[in-house]
Amino acid sequence: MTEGIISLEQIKTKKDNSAGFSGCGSKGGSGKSSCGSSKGPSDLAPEIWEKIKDHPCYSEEAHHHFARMHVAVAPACNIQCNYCNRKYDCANESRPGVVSERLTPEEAARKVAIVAAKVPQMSVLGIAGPGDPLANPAKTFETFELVAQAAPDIKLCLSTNGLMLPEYVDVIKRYNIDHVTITINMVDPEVGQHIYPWIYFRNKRYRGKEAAKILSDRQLEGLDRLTEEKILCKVNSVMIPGVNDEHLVEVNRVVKSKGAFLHNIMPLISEPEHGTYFGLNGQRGPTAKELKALQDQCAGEMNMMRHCRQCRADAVGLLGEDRSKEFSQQNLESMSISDEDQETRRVYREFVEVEREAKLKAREEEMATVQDLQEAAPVLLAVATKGGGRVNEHFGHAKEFQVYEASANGVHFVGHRRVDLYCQGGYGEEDALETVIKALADCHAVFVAKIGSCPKKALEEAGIEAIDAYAFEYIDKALLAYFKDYAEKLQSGIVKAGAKKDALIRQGAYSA
Ligand code: CLF
Ligand code: SF4
Repeated sequence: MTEGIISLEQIKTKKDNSAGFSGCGSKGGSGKSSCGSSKGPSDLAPEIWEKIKDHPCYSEEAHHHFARMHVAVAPACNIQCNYCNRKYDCANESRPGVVSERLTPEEAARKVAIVAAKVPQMSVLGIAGPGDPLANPAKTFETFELVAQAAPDIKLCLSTNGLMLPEYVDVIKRYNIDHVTITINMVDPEVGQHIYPWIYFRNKRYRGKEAAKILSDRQLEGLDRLTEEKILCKVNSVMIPGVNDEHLVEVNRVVKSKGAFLHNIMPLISEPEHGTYFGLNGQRGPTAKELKALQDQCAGEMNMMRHCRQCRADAVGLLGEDRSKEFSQQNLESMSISDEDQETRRVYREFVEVEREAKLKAREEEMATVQDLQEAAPVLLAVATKGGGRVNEHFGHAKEFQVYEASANGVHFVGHRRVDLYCQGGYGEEDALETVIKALADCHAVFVAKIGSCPKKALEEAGIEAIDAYAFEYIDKALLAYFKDYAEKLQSGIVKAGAKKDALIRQGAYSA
């Protein structure tokens, strides 16, 4: 069994022996996505599946395999959100931390070409700030044009506050930008006035309810126009307890009725040290249970995204990792691109299709074993993974854990929990262990590739079973096997169901 991560060297070897990949006859991608959209090719129009199957944000399943990168070419913004401080990344699409380097379109295009050459998982370029891309239209669209020339197989993605969106729908279509995110936090100016102190629109500054009404009208008009043009639209909403948390149910209803493909409800980030209005005024973010309850309430027919990492505006890599430092302008100077690189990405995509087939088969086999356990309540289970859809990270090396709900109906992604790194230069860090226990307090068990006896004991004392028996196994298969075992023990009275605590959603950057 492999770890599910393929290296550049392995891909190059496999290219010379392509028989290793020829077993997969699927061209449109036959892995069932359990998405932001939980739908796969059998229940999506083929052209939609083709658009999302390697987009790590639009498909939860794809985020195990594919990477995105952002280029920070858009510094200016035309509105003020109370959760944003201009010294930091756009909080709509990033976790706090200044953008390390702002780029010209030419620098950005060169960076994308090099990252795409060095990271075979790379499939999407997004422009998401650090301001608003459509408040910087010349730089944004020039970058997209140069990237389309340099790496035509890379998908183009744009994230905006929506104020200028109606003006640019035709341009977005012309540039083949298939995926657009609009951050919509309200559809009622009464609510909006508490989120947006001002907007700057057509050479005039507006405040209060008037500002919120213009912004909301423009966002919804932009959404209408995008869906008319069949451009896949995701709506991001920041959940701000006591401000728009209850109202987001209405936002969900409206954006769903207007044809948004995906709704991503994210927790407010409001650490005081970020210097935002909300942070300085003690506005808290939601707990894990509050966030999940709202996402569940909005789910219905709508595809919900739950795997968002609130990335930096210059993020590079799989969603749970950040390789932006590796590709600094200084490091890029000594990097070059070979003719083979596009071929390398193609071979990697074939490898993913084979993995998807195998993963799907393993899940179906395991699902058959839990069908009779409908009475058993779902359980939350955490996983340490470094990609590929497998349990393949050591406990001490995990910077985040992925949390899933397992039941007789399958395994569904719930969210990720950032933690401090436990293993610090060969030693276990007790303080870090505390953060892990708080982050996983709602979970029955944590699945890891390996774990030492000390952290294992501490976790178990906190009521979280640490399991390394499924090292390198597919996540779905491993969690279903656990659920089956657990539900049977419950039925026979060997274990008793106990209420779990709420978990803390950790904000801000990793500490290591
Ligand atoms: Fe970037 Fe956004 Fe495109 Fe993804 S991110 S522009 S849709 S390529 Fe993704 Fe990052 Fe969440 Fe955004 S995880 S913050 S949803
Ligand atoms: Fe900040 Fe983005 Fe809001 Fe502009 S749209 S204020 S950059 S969060």
